[in-house]
Amino acid sequence: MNAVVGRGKYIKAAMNGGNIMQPITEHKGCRASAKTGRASCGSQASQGDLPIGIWEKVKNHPCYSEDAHHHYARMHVAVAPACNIQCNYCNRKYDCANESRPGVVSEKLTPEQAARKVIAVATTIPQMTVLGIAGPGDALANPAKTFKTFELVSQAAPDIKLCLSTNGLALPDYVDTIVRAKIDHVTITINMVDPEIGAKIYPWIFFNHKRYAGIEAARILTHRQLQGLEMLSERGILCKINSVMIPNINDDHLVEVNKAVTSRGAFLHNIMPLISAPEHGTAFGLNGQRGPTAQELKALQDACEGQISIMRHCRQCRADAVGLLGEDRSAEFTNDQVMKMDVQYDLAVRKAYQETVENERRSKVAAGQRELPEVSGEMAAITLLVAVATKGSGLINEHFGHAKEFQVYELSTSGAKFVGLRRVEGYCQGGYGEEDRLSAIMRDIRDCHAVFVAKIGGCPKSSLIKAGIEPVDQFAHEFIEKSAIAWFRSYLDKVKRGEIQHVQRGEPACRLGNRISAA
Ligand code: CLF
Ligand code: SF4
Repeated sequence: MNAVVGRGKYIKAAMNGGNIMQPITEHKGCRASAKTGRASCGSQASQGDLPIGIWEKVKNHPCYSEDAHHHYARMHVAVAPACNIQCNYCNRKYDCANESRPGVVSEKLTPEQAARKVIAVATTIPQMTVLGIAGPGDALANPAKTFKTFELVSQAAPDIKLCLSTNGLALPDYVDTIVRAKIDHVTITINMVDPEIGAKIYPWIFFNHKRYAGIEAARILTHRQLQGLEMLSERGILCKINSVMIPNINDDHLVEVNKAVTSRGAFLHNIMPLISAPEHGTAFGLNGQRGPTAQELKALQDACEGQISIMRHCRQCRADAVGLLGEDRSAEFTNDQVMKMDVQYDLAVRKAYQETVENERRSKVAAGQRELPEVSGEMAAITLLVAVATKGSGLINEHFGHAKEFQVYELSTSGAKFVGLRRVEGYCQGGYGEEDRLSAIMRDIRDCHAVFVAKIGGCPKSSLIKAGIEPVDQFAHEFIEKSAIAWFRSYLDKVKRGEIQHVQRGEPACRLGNRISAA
C-alpha cells in the first residue's frame, strides 16, 4: 500500500470516529514539517497543523504528546496477569515495589477494585487524564477483566481517556470491542516484521488453543500485529507502536518496522531500549544480551523520524504506575489505602484544575516563542545538545545531585526540541557525592554542551567544566525551552565574536549511525 495515501485515509477515520470520510488533502499533521523537517504530532505544545479531532485526542495524553507529559499524569491498573506469548526480555514480577519496568506490579486487582482506584487517583491527582491497561501480562489475553474495567471507569469517570497496550496477537479479534468500549488509544508492541528475527525474540506463542515456536510462531505474530494495526487505523483508533531495541538482533531492522507500521496508519513510534540485567531473570538478562547505549538509541530514533513522530520520552512504566511519567506514586494507592479513602469524583474540580495547567502550558509556549526570533536565521548550521535536570512542569527545577534522569534538548535556530532522556543514578548520597556515579553521568551526557540545573555543588561543577560540559544554574526554576534558547543565543553570540569556537560533540553512536552518516 502507498504509505502516504494509506496513512491519510487512516487519519481521516480517526478524525471522524471511523464513520465519515473527509477529503484526503485534509491530513498533513503527522508528517515531518516541510519547513523544519521535524515531525510535528505527538510532541508539540499547541494544536499546530494537527486536525482538531486528533489534537483533542492527544493534547492531554502524556505518552502521545511530549509536551503534555510535563503536565498530565497517567495511571495503569494491573488487571491483566496472563499472557499469550513469551518475550525473551520479559519476566513478570508480582508484589515487587522495587523495580520500575514493564511487567512489575505490587498487587493484582479485580475490575471493581481497579475502578475504585481510578476514581481515588482522579480525585487526588486531577491532572491524571489517562487510564492505561498495560499488563502485567497482555490486556487482550485477559479480555473479560480488561473490558469490564474500562466499562466501569467510563461510566464513573467519562472524562478519562482509555488506553490499551497489547502484543497484538489477539488484536484482530477485539477491534469491534475496542471501538465499542470507546478506547481512543492502542499501543501495539512490534519488534520485528521478519519472522527469522522474531524467532530470536519470541520462543513461543499460544494461538487458537495451540502452542507454536520458532519462525512459525513469529510469522503468525507479525501477521496478526500488522493486521490488527490496519484494522484499528481504519476504525479511527490512534495507534502507537512500541518497539524494543535489542542490539545485534533487531536494531537495524527497526527501520523496516518503522516503514511497515507507518504504511499501516500508526500515529507514533516509541523505540525503547532493552532493559536487561541478570537479576531480572529474563532470558536476555541471563544470556548477557546488552541493551543499547543512549547514543545508539538516539541514532536509531533519528533514523526513523520522518513520516510519523518518534516518541522519545517513554519511561518504560510498571504495570501499576501512577503519576506523571517519571514519577511513581503507586505506593500511595495500594488497595488497602484506596478502600479507606473518601472518593468523590468531581468533574468540575478536575476541569478547573486542568484549566490552570493549560494556562501554565500557554505561558511556557509564549515565553519560548518570545526568545525564538532572536536566534532564528543566525548560524543555522549549528545544532547542539543540552541536558536538563527537571522534576516536571517544563521547569528547570531539579538539583544536579538529585536528578534521576536528564532530559536532552537539541538546540538550533529553529528552537529547542526534546530528543530524549538519559536515566542516571543520583549523584548525591545525602551529604557526599558518589564519584563513580558522577563519572557515569558524565559518560551519559558526554554528547551535550551544557547541563541546566536548579543547583549544583562545587565539586561536580568543576568536573563537568573539565569535561567540557558547561553547568548552567542561572535559569533555576524557569521554563526549559525559553532558558535553553536564551542560553543558545548567548552561545551563538560568543561564537560570532570569536570568543569560543563551536565544536560538534559526541561520537558516531553505533553501526547504524555510522551507516546513516556515510549514506
Ligand atoms: Fe500507559 Fe502506554 Fe497508554 Fe501511556 S504508558 S498504556 S500509552 S497510558 Fe507511556 Fe509508560 Fe512508555 Fe507506555 S511512558 S511505558 S508509552
Ligand atoms: Fe511479557 Fe508483555 Fe511479552 Fe507478554 S507480551 S511476555 S507480558 S513483555
